[in-house]
Amino acid sequence: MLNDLAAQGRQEHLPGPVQQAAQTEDHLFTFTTENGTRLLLHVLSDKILRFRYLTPDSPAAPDFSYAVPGPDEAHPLRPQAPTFLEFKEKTDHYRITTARLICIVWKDSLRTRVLDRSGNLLGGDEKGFHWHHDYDTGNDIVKMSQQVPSGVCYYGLGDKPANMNLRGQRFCNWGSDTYGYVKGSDPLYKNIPFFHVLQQRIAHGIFFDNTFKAFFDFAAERADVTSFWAEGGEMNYYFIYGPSLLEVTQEYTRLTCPPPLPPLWTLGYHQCKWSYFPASNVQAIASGLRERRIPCDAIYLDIDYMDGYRCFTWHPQHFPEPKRMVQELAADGFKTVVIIDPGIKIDPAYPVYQEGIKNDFFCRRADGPLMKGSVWPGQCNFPDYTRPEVREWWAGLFEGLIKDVGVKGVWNDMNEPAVFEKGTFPDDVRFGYDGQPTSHRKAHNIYGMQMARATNDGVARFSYPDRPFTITRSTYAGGQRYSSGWTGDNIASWDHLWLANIQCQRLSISGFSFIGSDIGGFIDTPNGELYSRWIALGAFHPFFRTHSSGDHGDQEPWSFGEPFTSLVRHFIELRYQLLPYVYTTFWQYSTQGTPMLRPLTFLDQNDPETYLRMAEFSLGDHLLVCPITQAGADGRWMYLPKGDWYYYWTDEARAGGAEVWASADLTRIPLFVKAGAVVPMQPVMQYVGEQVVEELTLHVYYKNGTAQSVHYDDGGEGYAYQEGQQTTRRFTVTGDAQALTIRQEIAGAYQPSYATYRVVLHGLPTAPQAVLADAQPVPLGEYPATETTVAAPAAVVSVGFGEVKIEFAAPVAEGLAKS
Ligand code: MIG
Repeated sequence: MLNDLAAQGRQEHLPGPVQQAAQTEDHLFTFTTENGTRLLLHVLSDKILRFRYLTPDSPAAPDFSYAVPGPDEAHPLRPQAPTFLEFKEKTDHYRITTARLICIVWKDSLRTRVLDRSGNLLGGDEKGFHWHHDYDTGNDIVKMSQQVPSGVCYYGLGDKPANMNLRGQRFCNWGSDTYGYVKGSDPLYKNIPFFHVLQQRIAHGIFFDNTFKAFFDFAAERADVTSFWAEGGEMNYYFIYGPSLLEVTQEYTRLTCPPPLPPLWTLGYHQCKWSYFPASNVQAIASGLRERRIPCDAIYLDIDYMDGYRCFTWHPQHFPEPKRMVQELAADGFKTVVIIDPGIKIDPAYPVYQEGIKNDFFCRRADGPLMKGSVWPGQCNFPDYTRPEVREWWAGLFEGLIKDVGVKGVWNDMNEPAVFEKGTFPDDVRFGYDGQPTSHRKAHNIYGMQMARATNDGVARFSYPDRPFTITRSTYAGGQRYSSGWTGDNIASWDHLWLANIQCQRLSISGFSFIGSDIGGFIDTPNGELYSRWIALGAFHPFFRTHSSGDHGDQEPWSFGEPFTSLVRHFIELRYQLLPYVYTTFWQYSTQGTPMLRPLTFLDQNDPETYLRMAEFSLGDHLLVCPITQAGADGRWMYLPKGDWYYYWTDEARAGGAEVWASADLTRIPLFVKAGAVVPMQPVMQYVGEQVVEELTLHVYYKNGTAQSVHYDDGGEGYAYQEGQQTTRRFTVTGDAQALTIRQEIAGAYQPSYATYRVVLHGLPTAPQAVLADAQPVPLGEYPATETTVAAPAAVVSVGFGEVKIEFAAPVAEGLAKS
């Protein structure tokens, strides 16, 4: 008998039949079942439905999210209320219709189904919402299971080091310090419970906004069921309609809010090591870069700059005059970034510790003692970043580093949180959770995000009028608003170069675009070939940094001798030339939620050829990249999406919708430019702002037809861009057999330093005869060949041009022009 009762306590609960349904607020519908389960269905926009389920005996918890800014918080891209909304009761179901979606709620079970307005089934519940009570924690384990029609692909989910399509695999979100992870390791550092579903060429996304340990089973346990569940909290998910994958990411990113623009220098090259010390070594690395003419904007100080690993201190012998060092570095164009970990050393003589204790800012165990754990400084206490007053205190601690010493960015590590004893905090540790006190079970997955938030607030406050820069290892959905990130402790191997490519794409489509890997690998030492291939890939990642552990040898751009030093310089130079394009791509991310890196499937989801390929990706609108991930290769086969493309190095035209051979010795990375593109480039410089840009180069790629491009500029620093000091230049390229025209529309008040554009013409079907800028003839010149690229015709025009027209020598036959 007793056993039967215990078993009853563990039983699985289902909502049962709906008893009552009503529109309870403007865009909110409440369904209550016979056993008291409630579904709050919130129509956020025509494309976004939120499903929030409350179990019968769960008190209506306050509706709070760290991922989605609340009504009182700033959120420039908040979803727009539905333009159409209809609620109808039918015999066996309720039906909610928006301008884009139809949602059905079955009366017999509270199960739901979503269709588009043409009646295509997008998603449907299998068992739907159900739950178990967990005796050990007192929480309900909340579960959702959905049907899997054949052919469905899944993408997204943050930093998972797995094949791009997640189908057939199960994952967990529980941020973990995973030194030396490999393909298939799970979980890693970041917790982004958001994935895409591509079904019959139509995409939607699911964002399960629950911070407890969560699981995602993509048709792994049962081939026809995908389920996700969490060890507490609410079943609370958003259904996000595309119909394109790109739009799904955009909608999700806007919902959770993209970051503001970073300072331009952060998109340059960064040099990092665990650790560069003492100060003379930092200086030597910096001069090593400048002497060899290897561009670099930032240099990092890892944990050894501190005094006994005490945050916000300097090692008295190794860094006796930090301010002077940072100033000298700054005079040479280097921005100094320092690491700050969450562990605060238990040391009664240490002011940060004293303040934390005095104000009771550190996390406590359930029974009252302070949470004590070992990290680099020895025994530590840990700030509770989920309390606003603690975040405020933490932000204030950066005054010394940022304002007094002149540090320009902060690197948050170990914030899963990681401790040496058992990996992370015990589950009983208490957190304020912004007014809803809870345990580590609920706060774990947002600890890193809230630390980065407090850090970034501090950096922003004391950097003003400059923009802040923060980088974090752990984060949660929405953490992109506060920080950039890197993929953690990878290994110097070809497999990890492959993984870095997948992980950065995956994070980008998961709303977190400002991402890069430890180039060359953190653990072990690459050889020159692996390092230069990795640098070539990193040059196309939003965050571009070499980092490695000191136990494994040197990893500076020149550490592998020639020809590698020159190869590495060449790719870093290419990145600096591309900065106007990279910055524009960031602006698209920041203002529209557009992922900076886009996997092949995102470029053409109507082409099933793209579904299982994962190496090819685009950076921004026009550049298609595919890294070489093998030793001894002289190129690779890769898939070009439909359309016309040019090989960047040779200007050879290639038709997409096919596999092509991209010849790529060590001086090249497979890189194609879309026909019709206008790619803005600037001169090579050793760091952002080293030279005033007097002329910008517009690389224009011929297209038989019309294409659009944009170039955004605001000078790359400060906040004036938010008051209109920014300029967008939209280019429309139109080509036919007789001519190529480039029209420009300029909006915005920012006056750039450059007065002219050098327009470089690639892929013209025949020799140009004349160039007219706003109907005035302009001399035709040549853009010279380099060691890796070919010469092309060029003309210099004013940046204010309305139309540039290139007339071809002799009319070419139609057929040729189309090729
Ligand atoms: O326990 O600060 O991922 O980038 O160099 C290792 C030392 C702590 C882990 C980070 C790594 C960093 C290292 N940190």
